[in-house]
Amino acid sequence: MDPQLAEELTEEDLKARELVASVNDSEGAIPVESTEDYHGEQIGDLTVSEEYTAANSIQILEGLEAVRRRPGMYIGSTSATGLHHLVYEIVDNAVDEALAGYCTEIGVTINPDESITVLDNGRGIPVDIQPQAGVSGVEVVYTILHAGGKFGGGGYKVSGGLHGVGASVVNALSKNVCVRVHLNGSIHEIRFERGKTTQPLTIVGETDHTGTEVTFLADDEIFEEVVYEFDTLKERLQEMAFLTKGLRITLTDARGEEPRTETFHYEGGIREFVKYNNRHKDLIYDKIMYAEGMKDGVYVEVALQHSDTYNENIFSFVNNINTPEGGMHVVGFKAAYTQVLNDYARKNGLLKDNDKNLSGDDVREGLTVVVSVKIAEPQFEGQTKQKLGNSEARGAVAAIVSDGLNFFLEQNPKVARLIINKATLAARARDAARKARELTRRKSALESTTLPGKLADCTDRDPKNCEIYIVEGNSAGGSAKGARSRRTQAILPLRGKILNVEKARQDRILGNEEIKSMITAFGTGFKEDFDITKLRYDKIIIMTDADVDGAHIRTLMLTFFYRFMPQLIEQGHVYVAQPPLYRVEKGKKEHYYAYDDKELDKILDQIDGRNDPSIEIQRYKGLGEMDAEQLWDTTMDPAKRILLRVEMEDASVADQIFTLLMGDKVEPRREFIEKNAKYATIDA
Ligand code: 1YM
Repeated sequence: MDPQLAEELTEEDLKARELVASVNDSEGAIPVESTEDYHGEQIGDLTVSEEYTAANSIQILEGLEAVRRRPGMYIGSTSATGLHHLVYEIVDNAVDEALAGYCTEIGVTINPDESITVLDNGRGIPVDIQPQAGVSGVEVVYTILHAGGKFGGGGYKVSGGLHGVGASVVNALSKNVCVRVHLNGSIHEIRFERGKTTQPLTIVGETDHTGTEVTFLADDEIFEEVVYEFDTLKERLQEMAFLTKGLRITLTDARGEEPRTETFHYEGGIREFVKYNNRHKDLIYDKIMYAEGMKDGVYVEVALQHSDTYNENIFSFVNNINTPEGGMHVVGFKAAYTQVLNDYARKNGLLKDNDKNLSGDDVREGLTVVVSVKIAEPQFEGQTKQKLGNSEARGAVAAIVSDGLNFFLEQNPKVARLIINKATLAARARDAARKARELTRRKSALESTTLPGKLADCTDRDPKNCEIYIVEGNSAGGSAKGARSRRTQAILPLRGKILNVEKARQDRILGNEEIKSMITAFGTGFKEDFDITKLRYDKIIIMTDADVDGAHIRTLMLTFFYRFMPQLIEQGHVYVAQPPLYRVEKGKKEHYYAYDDKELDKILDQIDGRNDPSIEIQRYKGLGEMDAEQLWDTTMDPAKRILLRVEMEDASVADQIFTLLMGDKVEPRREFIEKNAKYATIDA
C-alpha cells in the first residue's frame, strides 16, 4: 500500500472509494424495438397533418393511453432512468429552441413536491389555433404523439433524448402538467391531468417577454418512485450545455431548506468539454484543437487534446445524444486524424522514409476528443441502436477534421512535435507488447496453458457453475481455500498490491505476475484478443480486507478490468465480496455478524446487548482474522453472502473516476472522495 495514500484516507473514505465500482441503474437498457421506432419523426399514432376532428381526438386519447399502458416502449423504463428521461424530453424542446437561435437560457427546478419546472426564454410554443387541428399549437404539442418539430414549419428537431418522443409522452405519464407561454404580451396557460386537457388555453396575465414554462408532476401510478437525483440531472444538463455553446442552463434543487443551484454555461462549448474531461490529467500541451463546419447537410464540431495517459477517450454525439458505440462520424474522425498526422510527420521529417506509418491506436494514445454532429435524419444501427449509420457523416467529419487539424498543426509546430513524439513512443511500446504477447502465446501453445501455480481451481468444468475468488494476501487465501466449496469455487490469492495499469504501458503491465495470473486463470485473453466465450468462471469475485489497503487493491483490480477486459464488467461478471466488519458474541452459543456500523447498532438493539457484560464485539481488521468456517458463513456461502455487482457508469464518468482515483493528482482525488458516496446494488 502506498503510505502516502494511506495517510490521506480516513475510515469514512473507504466506503466512498468503493464507488469505483460505480454502479448504475441497469434498467436503462432499452428494448430494441422501441429505439428504432422512436428515433424518427415519421412514426406515430398520428401525424400533425391529420385533422384534429372528434374522431381523431378519440384516437389521440388512445395514443396517450398507449403510452400509459406501455411506458417502457417510450421512455425505456419506469425506474429512475425513465423518470429522469421525462425531464430531458422537456429540456430537449428548449434546447432545440436554443439551437434554432432564439433561446439563451434554460432553467430547471426540482420543486419540493418532486414536480419539475422547465423554463426558457425562447419564442414560446405557438398559441394560435392550428388550422388543420382546430386547437392551439401548444395543445397539439402536448397531446399528439410525435407532434415535435414537424410543426411550426421550417426547422427540424435536432436534439432529442434517447427516444425523442417529446412533450406528449411526458404529459401522458404525468399526474398533472401546466404549460405557460409568454407570447404577444400575454401569459397563456393550459393544464392537463394524465394527458387529458383539464383547462383549455387561457390568458392568465400580462408579460413583457417571450418564453415557455412547463411544470409537470410525474405519475406515481406509473413510476416506481418519483424522486429525482440532483447529480443525475446535473450530469446530463451539463453535457447539454457543453454541446450547445453559449447556452446557459441552471439547475435548482428547491427540496431542501436551502435551495441548491448550479449553472452551466460554456462559451467554448465542446472545447470546454475536453478541458473538463482532462482536468485531472497531466497534459502534454495546453491548447485545444477545435474544428467546426457544415458539409453535405451535416454540422460537425470536433475538439481534442492529449494528456500523458495511455488510453484514448472518444466522446461522440449525434444531435446531442451520446453514441457510445460510435458510428460513421467516429470512423470519419479516426481516418482523417490518422492520415493527417502521418502526412504531417512525413512532410516534416518526423517519420523517416523507412519508418512504418503510425497506427490509429498510436496516434490516439492519451487523446481526449469530442466529436459532435448535427444531422437532419440520423439513422441508428447496431445492437442498441446507438451507432450512427449515415455515411455522409463520415465524409463530412473527415473533411472538417482534415482542414482543421492541418491548420492547427501548421500553426502549432511545437504541439505537433509533442503529439507525434507521443505516438512514436506508443508505437514502440506496442511493438514490444506484441512481441511479449506472441512469446506468451507461443509459450502457452507449448505448455498447453498452464494455470497459475497459486490458483486452487474448482473441479466443475462448466463455467456457468463456477466462480473465482481473487483474494488479497496469502493468509486470507489460505482461509479461503479451507472454506470454499471445492466443486464450484476457485481461489486465486494475490500477493499484496497489483500494478496500477493507469500509470504503466502495456509491456510492463504484462510483465506483472499478479496480472499474468489473473489473465491465465480467466482464460479470456485481453484487449483486442478478449474472448468472452473462453471465460472459465461466471463470477469473478474480488475479496479484499475492509480497510484502506483492501480498498486500494480493489480499485487497482477494477482499473485493470476496466482497461483490459471491460466486457467482464459490462456483462456483469465482476463482483465485490462483502466481508463483515463485526462479530457479536452473546454468551458462548449465539453469534451475529454486522456488515457496517448501522447494522451493529441494530443487532445490539435487537439482542438487548448494550449493557450486557456477556456480549463481546470483535472488529475484524482483515480477512485473515476469520477462520475458514467464519469466512464461509459470512462471505462465501452463496446462500447467505452479499455480493455487490460492479457495473459501468457511462464511459465518460467511469473514465473520470478512474483517472481521478488512480492518477497522479492527489487534491482532486481527496475532493472527490469527500463529495461522493453513491454506489452499489446488492445481489444476494
Ligand atoms: C420548457 C420547454 O418547449 N420551448 C419551445 C418549444 C417550441 C418553440 C419554442 C417553438 C418552435 C417553433 C416555432 C418551431 C416548440 N414549438 C413546437 C411547435 N420549452 C419549450 N420554444 N415557435 C416556437 O419549431 O418552428 C414544438 S416545440 F411544434 F409547436 F412549433
